[in-house]
Amino acid sequence: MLKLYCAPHTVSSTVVITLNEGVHWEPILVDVKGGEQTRSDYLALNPKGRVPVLITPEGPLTETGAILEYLGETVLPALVPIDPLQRARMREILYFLGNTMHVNHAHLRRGYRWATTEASFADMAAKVPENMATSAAYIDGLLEGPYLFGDDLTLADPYLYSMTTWLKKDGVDIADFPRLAAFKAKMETRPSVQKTIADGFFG
Ligand SMILES: N[C@@H](CCC(=O)N[C@@H](CS)C(=O)NCC(=O)O)C(=O)O
Repeated sequence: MLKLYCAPHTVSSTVVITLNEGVHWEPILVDVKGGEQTRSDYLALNPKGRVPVLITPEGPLTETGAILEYLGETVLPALVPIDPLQRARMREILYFLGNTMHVNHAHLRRGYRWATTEASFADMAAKVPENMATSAAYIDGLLEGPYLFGDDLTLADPYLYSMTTWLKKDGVDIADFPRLAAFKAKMETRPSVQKTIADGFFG
């Protein structure tokens, strides 16, 4: 059975939703606030010291986007568009969410990854509402609705859903982005998202 090292209020909730779309799996909760991800036994699984880690039959796999694509190729093929360009467009979103939007968000509390002084941390945090609003506007502009690519859920949708749950803390009012707000509401009608919320992954 697939196992996922995960923690509430982190990007790993993306993979939890995706697995809840129809996979038999088991969560292994990581105490991120307590620093469990920095312990040597965890670092043996993921030397980067982050969640999520998926334990596949062949060993651990890290990076949210790579895990989603692995699930798409193995157990959830319905979440991957058949058309090559649509598939590439889905990846275009996956990369954007991982490389840009998540990083924009991380500047709120994780400034120490990029700088050394408190003043720098504060400056980075101050930029978060603007950068997250820019990311939200970009996604709002391309959302077909009800999901990113129309009527069919893809791997990019759970990832985007996680990001929408971060916007409030990031100083962004989702109501300013009506298509994104409608997307979030639609996702919350899905049993996979409802279970993930009920299990405390979004709080
Ligand atoms: N690029 C990675 C980022 C993973 C990541 O940054 N996870 C955060 C939680 S959102 C984490 O584990 N943080 C723990 C720490 O910084 O010590 C992915 O998408 O899987």
